[in-house]
Amino acid sequence: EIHTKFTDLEWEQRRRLADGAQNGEAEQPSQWAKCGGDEVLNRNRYANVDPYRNNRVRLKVPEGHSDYINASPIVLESTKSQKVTKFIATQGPKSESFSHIWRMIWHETKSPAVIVMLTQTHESNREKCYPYYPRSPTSPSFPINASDEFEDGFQHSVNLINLTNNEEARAQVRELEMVSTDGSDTRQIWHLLFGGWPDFLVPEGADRAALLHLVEMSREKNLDNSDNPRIVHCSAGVGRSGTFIALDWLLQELEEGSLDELDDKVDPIASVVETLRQQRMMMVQGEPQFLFLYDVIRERWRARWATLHPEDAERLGVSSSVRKPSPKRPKSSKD
Ligand code: PTR
Ligand code: PTR
Repeated sequence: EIHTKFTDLEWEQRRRLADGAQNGEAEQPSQWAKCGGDEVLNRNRYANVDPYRNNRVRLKVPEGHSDYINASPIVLESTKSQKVTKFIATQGPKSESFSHIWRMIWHETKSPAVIVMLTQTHESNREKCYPYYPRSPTSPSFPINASDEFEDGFQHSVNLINLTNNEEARAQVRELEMVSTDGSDTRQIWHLLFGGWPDFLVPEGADRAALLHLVEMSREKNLDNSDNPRIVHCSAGVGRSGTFIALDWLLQELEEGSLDELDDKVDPIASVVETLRQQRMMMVQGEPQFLFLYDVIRERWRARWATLHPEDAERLGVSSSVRKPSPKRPKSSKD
């Protein structure tokens, strides 16, 4: 009986995956000599987190400069529709090199682009990410690369058009505009900042539901154009970013019905995490984030199953009406 499988599966692989974090081949420091040595190493926020050399974004820079940025293209394909979804997972920019992320966005994305930021700029008094974007209406613009190391005339500016708080996603939503030096080219960029997720942990309580809204929003703002990579970053660009990307894919699988026909040989969560770690090291960090994916997907799966098969709802412990609660219904009248 298929409908019990997802809930009852003994997820064999999960501890192995929760512990091991690395599958592909990471670029070793000795190899950096070839592509910039210290210059490259200084661009990393953490000494132990690199993109794989065969899967990294290369900055478009003039000859003689390193094209290095700590960013990995991520490509996932849905099982049924074989729709390809693209992301770029990257670290929280550093102050000396924050212009690089803008250069990357300009060259690697189409308008409207979407940036999902899953860290605060500071947590526990330490910088997790340099504030590389115009933060408030009192400082709504700044130039990019006015005098950067590349000196190739890439002097765009980034302007804040609008800043709102989205209650459902618990996110600051910035509409930004990036304009080329001569004003001839303008791009729209959505910057979604979700602050309710400390590193190495998982969003709790209301932040958990909010995160699901954030996933949706990031898709919609990207005009559901999966071919346009969404930029996703946290501090190292692996734990929270990996979890976000896995969640996006899993929710899509769920919606497309791919998880309706699970058998006990396939663990979609273990397999997406493995796929992600072949594209960037340490994606989804540690057991809490890994188990978080199971929790969220299991909950969603139950709700979906209960609407498809109301006769099973009770056994699964899900009310089939659970998806459409009356918003005004007072708590006291709950049955
Ligand atoms: N350092 C890695 C290697 O040894 O293969 C990869 C690498 C080499 C990355 C060169 C970038 C390099 O620069 P470019 O691609 O601009 O030649
Ligand atoms: N040196 C840190 C470590 O390995 O623990 C690097 C690191 C930092 C890794 C943050 C992951 C981190 O979380 P996130 O990718 O969610 O920012």
